[in-house]
Amino acid sequence: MSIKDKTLEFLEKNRGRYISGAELAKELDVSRNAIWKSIKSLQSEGYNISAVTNKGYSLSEDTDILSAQSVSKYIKSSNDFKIKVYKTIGSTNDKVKELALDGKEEGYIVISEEQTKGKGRFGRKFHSPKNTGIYMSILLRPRLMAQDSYLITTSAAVAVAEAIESISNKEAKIKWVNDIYLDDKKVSGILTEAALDFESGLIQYVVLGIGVNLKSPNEGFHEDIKNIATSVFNEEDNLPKDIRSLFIAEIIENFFSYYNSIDQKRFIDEYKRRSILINREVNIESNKGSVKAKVLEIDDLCRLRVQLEDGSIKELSSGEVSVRMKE
Ligand code: BT5
Repeated sequence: MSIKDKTLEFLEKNRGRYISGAELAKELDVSRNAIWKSIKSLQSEGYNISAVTNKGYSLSEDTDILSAQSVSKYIKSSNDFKIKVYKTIGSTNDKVKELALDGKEEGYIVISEEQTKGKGRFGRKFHSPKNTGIYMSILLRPRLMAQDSYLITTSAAVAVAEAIESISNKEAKIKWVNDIYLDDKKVSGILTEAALDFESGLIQYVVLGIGVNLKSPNEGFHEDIKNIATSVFNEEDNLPKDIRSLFIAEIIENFFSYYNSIDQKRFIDEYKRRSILINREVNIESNKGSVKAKVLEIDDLCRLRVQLEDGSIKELSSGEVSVRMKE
């Protein structure tokens, strides 16, 4: 880690508190001049750091810049994450896929303030405007068979729903298989992309992508989604400035607490309990067209059990179909 990164880490952990140049220099084992240079460089990047004679340096409480340090300071578990934050990117999933192909280990996390090519499932688009949402992808190398990959998406859905609920106090529901809803509107989507080793049937790597609308964009949601999308917070909500960092850390901690013992499937009951689709009439869409059905339940393999109009019962796996709710 560079001196600048270490300085930022220290200031982030002590937001709002003055720390003398001497203390910082001692803490980081570098010269006071090196600290001063780091501070200047951080200030030029937009960090609001005040420097007061005889008091030292302080990072203002209202700093709203997302960084690896701003997120890490909220992570309490011992997992060794490697977080990289971009101002803008095509898709965080694509970036993490590159890291995976480069042989990087589990625990790399890419976050961006906006995405210009945010992706959903089946080539759909995920709108990812600047500064209003969370767009992040995690590199995983689970020891799972291909057919168990649904565990990643479903545990992540519970992790995100729980993070939304604990931070906003609003009841978050899950729409099978990968969407989180608040008040019947979509607030978050998850895109899990996996590569398989065909000989062993094991997963080589998984890219877990999570997008959450934290606030509504000033200009409102894009025309395409304005009737179906919502955000976790409203304009009136009084939020801490670094809510994104806090929220990202909460998602990471929740997810890894499930992932670290994924074979125990501790999240399945919660996944079912939060499901928004049970007893609802839906349209099931696949490359064969669209059919009407009523949702009966979600089974222990997270398949959707539905009854078609002709009375027949089917179990649907997430890879093949998408489900559209009726009003
Ligand atoms: C998803 O797909 O919802 C998965 C979204 C995953 C996004 C994350 S962000 C970080 C990472 N990097 C990426 O490039 N992707 C991941 P799906 O269930 O197929 O839903 C897509 C549909 O959701 C679209 O066709 C729209 O109808 C709707 N939609 C698009 N953007 C939205 C938004 N911001 N909020 C709510 N709904 C949206």
